Amino acid sequence: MTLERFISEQAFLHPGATGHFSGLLHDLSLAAKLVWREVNKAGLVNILGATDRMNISGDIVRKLDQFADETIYRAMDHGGHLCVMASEENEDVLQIPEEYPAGKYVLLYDPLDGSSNIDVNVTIGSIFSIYKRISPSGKGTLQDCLQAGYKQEAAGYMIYGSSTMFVYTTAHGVHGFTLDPTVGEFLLSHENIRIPKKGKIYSLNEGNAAYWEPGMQRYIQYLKESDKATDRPYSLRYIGSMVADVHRTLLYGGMYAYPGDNKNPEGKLRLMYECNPMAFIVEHAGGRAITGKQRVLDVQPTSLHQHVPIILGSGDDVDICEGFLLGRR
Ligand code: AFP
Repeated sequence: MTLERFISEQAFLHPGATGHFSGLLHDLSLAAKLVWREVNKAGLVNILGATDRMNISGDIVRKLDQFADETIYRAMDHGGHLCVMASEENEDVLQIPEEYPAGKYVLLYDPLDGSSNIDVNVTIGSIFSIYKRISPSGKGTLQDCLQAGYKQEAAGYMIYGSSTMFVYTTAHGVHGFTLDPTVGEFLLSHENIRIPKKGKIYSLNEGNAAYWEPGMQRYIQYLKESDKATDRPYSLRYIGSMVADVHRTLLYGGMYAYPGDNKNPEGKLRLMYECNPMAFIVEHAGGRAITGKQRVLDVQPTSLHQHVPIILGSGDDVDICEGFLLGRR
């Protein structure tokens, strides 16, 4: 089952479908292949290394980030499916060029997540989030982009690792497709992914432990204690590419977090480009995603590049973490 066929067959389940949503997903899968092709030859061509430009969050923009950013924009700008886009690499919304028709969907994307890992050959990925527009017609607006995560129509990621995968949900199960490079097609390899109810892995940058709030410190200490009944101690795995860490958490269970701390109360990760899409995927796989105070998907965004703390993963693990953060344990 190819991704193309899967998308077409899903469309038949929605009798009123106009084909725009399927078209959008088709275009995204093409963008994924174009980025994959470039990521794969990163060591061969002179595309590695940093440019001298900083993005809005203050990270150095790598050349491959720029390539991925432009490639996704250009793959998506002319299909007539979108009215506006926003990317983690750009301060303002990205308008659809005048010569192309405006559609009814909105795309937000992180073109290359984990890009500080590019030079050392570590798994990276792209993340996307799709909404329906709220403005009536014409050009899309900032307000079309600033919708709460629970309103997403679809979300997904491409992971460029030992194999390349396209994982997405339209709120009807989470499905994973692995790229067969010999035929250039994504093939259904992980149908209806369900996150284990409880895992045995915790994943976060423990180097920040001194800055965490006491609840988080006590929770991680709890995970390291020995207790047969609750299968502790847990193992620590942290790649530092959200896509890779969340992908593992989705398949093996456990918890992944980038909490707030007293240096960065809102954490490091971006609500619109990283947290919302991943929270949508994890919830549709049966897990949970919270900020510590509320469900990530319920956060009302106020700006395109805002940060938010996140704890996501297996329901039982997130429940326990939440108990520590709220002082119940
Ligand atoms: P880069 O894209 O700059 O590498 O950032 C990656 C990221 O946004 C996310 O993918 C990681 O989970 C997180 O940052 C890693 O941050 P730390 O280096 O602070 O652990």
